[in-house]
Amino acid sequence: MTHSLYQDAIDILKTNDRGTYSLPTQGLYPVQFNWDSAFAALGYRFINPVRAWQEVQQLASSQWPDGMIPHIMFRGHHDGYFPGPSIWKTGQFTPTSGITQPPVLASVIRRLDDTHPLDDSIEMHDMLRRLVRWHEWFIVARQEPQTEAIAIIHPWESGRDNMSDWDSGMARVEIADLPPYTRRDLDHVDASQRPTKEQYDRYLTIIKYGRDHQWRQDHLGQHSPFRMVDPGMTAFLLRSSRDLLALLQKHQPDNQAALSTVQQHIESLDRGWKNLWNDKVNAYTCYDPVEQKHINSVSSASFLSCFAGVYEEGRHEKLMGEFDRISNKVKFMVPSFDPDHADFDAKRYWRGPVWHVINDSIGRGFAEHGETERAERIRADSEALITQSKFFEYFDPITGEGLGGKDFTWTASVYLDWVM
Ligand code: 9WN
Repeated sequence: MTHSLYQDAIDILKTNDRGTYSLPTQGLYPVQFNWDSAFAALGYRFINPVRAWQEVQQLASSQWPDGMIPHIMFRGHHDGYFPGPSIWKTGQFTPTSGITQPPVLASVIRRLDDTHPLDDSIEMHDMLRRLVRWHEWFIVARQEPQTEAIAIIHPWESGRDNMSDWDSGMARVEIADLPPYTRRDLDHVDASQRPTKEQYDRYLTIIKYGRDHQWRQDHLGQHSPFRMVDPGMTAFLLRSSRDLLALLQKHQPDNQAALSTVQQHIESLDRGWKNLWNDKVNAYTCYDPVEQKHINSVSSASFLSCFAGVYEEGRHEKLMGEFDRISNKVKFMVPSFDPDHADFDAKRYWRGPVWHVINDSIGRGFAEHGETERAERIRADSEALITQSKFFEYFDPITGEGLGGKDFTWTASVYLDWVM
């Protein structure tokens, strides 16, 4: 641990603090994001545990009447973010986007509860009720029946926006007649590190479809012009469900209804995760529900099986073989996409760069399952990236160059909470 990096991380969390919620970074993302906010709370524990709880409570308070906790909350001065509330038009009291993001919240709450439990049991009760409703929402609005795994209806839901795995699904989205628009992300980051114009046209077309269908989430789950089954979403929901079950057992051991609901979620998601196994590439991969076939490529999400709490003998060893093949190709693990694949791009967002939030989850999962050396490789590489390039949004896995936004909240949080 280097004292100045510790101090830098604390300073970043303070700079991106807006009182009761955090920004991922100033300029590029002037809004509260769902999974960024959950990770931010882990970092705020190092400054002020009360502030950490405020962060997650503010996030959970944005829950829609149908149970969804949205991907973006537009609070404060959010004018610099595109697309803003006038494009989403979700009609919520606090303006939000109309989709969700990876459900890491229950896992974060469990960790907060372990180290700094809430004094107020009514507040904890309210939090658990919201978490059960959100998880149930995923099962109703996003579980794909053939696989029992979780689908996304917009690449932004996955949190891994421009993955090559979404390309075939995105190609099916017929670009609508959109009014002219100005992207604000390119005011801050070089275009070569961001999604393309054509991808943005499709992102906005999918939003238009949701808007035209009044954001009726069960309809969107079945008919959105973009649908893909995502190992990332499935693994995060499965892990969060296990953590939620533990929280319920601790705080509400008599709440049979909630306990059995969450137990059922775990059982079906466990089957869902296993159904994503793809023999062609020896990994858990995306599945295309329209074409009814797996996508044959390995991404960082493939390695979330241990984090999701699934160990399948035989498959695990093959998956570790893939991990080792990739580790021999890059200097810094874990690239978001397979470096041997023709679509790999070391600098373009989720098509190659390393992201600390994914490293954190893969690394923790590996450590829990006795994959000590591989876990340490990920942790040490995550530290080396920050030592070399500081707290960027993502990093080139070959050169270690920092990319995207700088002074990034979740990179600082993950550093304090896991890397250092
Ligand atoms: C769109 C905030 C978010 C992250 C996502 C990341 C990126 C948004 C954007 O930034 O996505 O959701 O505008 O590019 O892909 O994971 O939550 O940090």
